[in-house]
Amino acid sequence: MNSMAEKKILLLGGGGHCRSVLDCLLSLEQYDQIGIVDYDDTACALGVRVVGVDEDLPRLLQEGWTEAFVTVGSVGSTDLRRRLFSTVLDLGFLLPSIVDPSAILARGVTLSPGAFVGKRAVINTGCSIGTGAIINTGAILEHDCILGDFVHISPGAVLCGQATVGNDSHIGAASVVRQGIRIGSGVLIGAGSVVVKDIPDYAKAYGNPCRVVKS
Ligand code: JB3
Repeated sequence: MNSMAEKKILLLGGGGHCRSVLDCLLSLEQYDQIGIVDYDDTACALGVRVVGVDEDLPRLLQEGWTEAFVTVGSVGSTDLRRRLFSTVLDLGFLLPSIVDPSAILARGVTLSPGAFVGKRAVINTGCSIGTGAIINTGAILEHDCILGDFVHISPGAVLCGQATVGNDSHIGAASVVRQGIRIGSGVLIGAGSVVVKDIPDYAKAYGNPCRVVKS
């Protein structure tokens, strides 16, 4: 195949989250070539190789790697994801959203660039997912949830209908967020929490019922 016509995507960060995204991409079979960008040239697996480091991105773009996806994850801080996202956007890469074939997306869901939806996640109608967000394995977003940029909904978390989550917030694994709850920006909700009251910006909170432990 003519290399100019090949569909090629770079994954930035070759750790655990990358392997989750990679497995999904391999199932989708939409790309002719997938490359990893990481400073650790032993990073990643599943037969995909490291093709360079961040400083090589301009050259890789010239070589026809026109799409990029940030595959460093986030638990707590989204700074690195945000920085890498800005880098590839400024350089002119295309940023897709990626949805595992086993996920269920209802009609009327809006996904922003760089968002990832993992295995068996369910996103019901009317939800809006921000730039660079991660909806991880088995998470459930009921109807009309609004998620900001770089939010991470961890595996098995459930957001009942009309919940909102601000930019850069992290909802821990297997947490439950009651219908209509508003979670601010930069919030960390600990795993297994049951959120029944609104949570202010930059709070750390956990438990059942979920309480703010640090503002
Ligand atoms: O919660 C779940 C299910 N998964 C977490 C995921 C969302 O986030 C997971 O448990 C981790 O907490 C985290 O996964 P991640 O980001 O894949 O972490 P780790 O396995 O440590 O891999 C990070 C990779 O990013 C390593 O290979 C680093 O070398 C690479 N890296 C670090 N800094 C970088 C940079 N890569 C590039 N290109 N540029 C950097 O500046």
